[in-house]
Amino acid sequence: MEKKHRNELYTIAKQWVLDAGRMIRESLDKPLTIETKSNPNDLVTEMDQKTEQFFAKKIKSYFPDHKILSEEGFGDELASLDGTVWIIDPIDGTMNFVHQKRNFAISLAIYHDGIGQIGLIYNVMEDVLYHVKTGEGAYRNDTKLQLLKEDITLERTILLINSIWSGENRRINHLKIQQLVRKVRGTRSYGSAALEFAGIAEGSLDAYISMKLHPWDFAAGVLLVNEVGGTTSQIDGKPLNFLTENTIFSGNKQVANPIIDEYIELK
Ligand code: 2AM
Ligand code: CA
Ligand code: CA
Ligand code: CA
Repeated sequence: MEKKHRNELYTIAKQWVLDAGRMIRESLDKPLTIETKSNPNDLVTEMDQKTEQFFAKKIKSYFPDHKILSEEGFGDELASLDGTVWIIDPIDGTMNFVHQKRNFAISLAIYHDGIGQIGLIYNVMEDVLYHVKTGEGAYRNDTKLQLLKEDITLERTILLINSIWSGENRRINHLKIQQLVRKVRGTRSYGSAALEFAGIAEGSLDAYISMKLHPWDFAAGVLLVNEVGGTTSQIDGKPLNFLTENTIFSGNKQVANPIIDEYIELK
C-alpha cells in the first residue's frame, strides 16, 4: 500500500476511533439495553451495535470499495482478505463494559490483500490509544513501545489465561495447564482480548492463551505484538486464519515454543 494513502487512512481511522470512544463514554450516563447472543453470558448492548454502525456508515461513505469484517453483523460476508479490509470489534470486552464500565476497548485494523497495515486499540475509559503502522513502530499514545525483552524464562512469565481451562473441559488437557500455571510467575485474565494483546505488546504481560477468538478480536492485536518482536499463532503453532475463529497463542518468542511444545495438548 502506498505510504501516502496509508497515512491518510491512519489519520481518519484514528479520528473515528476517538470519536466512537467519546460516544461510548457519553452513553454511560444513560441506562443500557443489554441482550444475550449464543448463551446467557454472551452479552451485546445497543452501544456495541451503534458503534459498529458508526464505523460501517463512515467506511461505506468514504471508501465504498473497502470491505468490513466485524462482530455485530453490519459488515460484509467475506470469502477472502483481498482488497482493503477493515476488521473491527466495536466494543471488545462487552462483559466489562456492562459490569465494570471500564476495561474494554475498540479494536480496529486495516489489512490490504491480507497484509496488516494499521492497528488501533483504544482503551476507551483510560483514554489510551495503542497504534501501529506496520514497520514504523508500535506506540502507546505518544510513547514508542520497546522490543520485547530477550531474557525471559517460563519462571518469570506472566501468563494470560481464563481459569476455566485449568479445570476439566473438552478442548484441552487441563492437567498440563495446571502444570503450566504452577510453572509461571503468575496468571491474569482481563476479559478483553484486544487489551490483552496490548499488554503483551507493552511488555507488562508475556504470554496469552485463548481457545476461541475471532478475527476482530486479534486483527489489531497481532500487528502490535508482531511490531515489537512477539509472535501470534494458533495454539498448536499453525498460522492464524482470518476467516474463522481460532485458538490463540501470543507472546514473547522466548516462551512460545516451551509453552506450545510442553504444555499444550489439544483433545
Ligand atoms: P467481546 O467482548 O467482543 O465479545 C473475553 O475473554 C474475550 O473473549 C473478549 O475479547 C470477548 O470479546 C471474547 N468473547 C466473549 N464471548 C465470546 C464468545 N462467546 N465466543 C468467543 N469469544 C468471546
Ligand atoms: Ca461479543
Ligand atoms: Ca471481541
Ligand atoms: Ca465485541
